[in-house]
Amino acid sequence: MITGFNVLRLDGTGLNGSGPLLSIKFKAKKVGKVTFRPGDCTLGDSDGIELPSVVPNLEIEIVEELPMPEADIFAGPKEDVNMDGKINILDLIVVTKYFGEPITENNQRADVNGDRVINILDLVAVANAF
Ligand SMILES: [Ca+2]
Ligand SMILES: [Ca+2]
Repeated sequence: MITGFNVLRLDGTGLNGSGPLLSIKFKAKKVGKVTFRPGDCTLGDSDGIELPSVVPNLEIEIVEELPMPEADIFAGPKEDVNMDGKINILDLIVVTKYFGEPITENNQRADVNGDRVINILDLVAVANAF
C-alpha cells in the first residue's frame, strides 16, 4: 500500500499541456501485485478548486530481482550515473546524494572516477561531461 504523500507546487506558475505530472520511485518490501489507485489523489488548481482525476488505476507487479547477466551490465559512459542514456543535472543529483558516503553496492556509480571516494572530483567529472 502506498499512502501518505503530498505534492504542492508553490511558485504559482502552474502546469499545462501534457507530460508527466509526478513520478514516484519506491522500494518494494516484498514481491507480489499492488494496485495504485490515483483516484484517491486530489488535484487542484491555483484557486484551490478540485480538478477531476483522470489517471487510471495501475496494477504493478513486483518481481524478485535476479542477478544481471554479464551482457546486461550497463556499458554507457561512467558519467551517466543514473544510467538513463544522458549526462545531465540528474547525474549530478545522484552524486550529490551520496557525497561523502562510504562506497556501497547501491552508490558505487556515484564514484565516477573510481577512487573509492564520492566527492567534488566526481561532481566535476560529471559536469565536464555535459
Ligand atoms: Ca544520466
Ligand atoms: Ca570518486
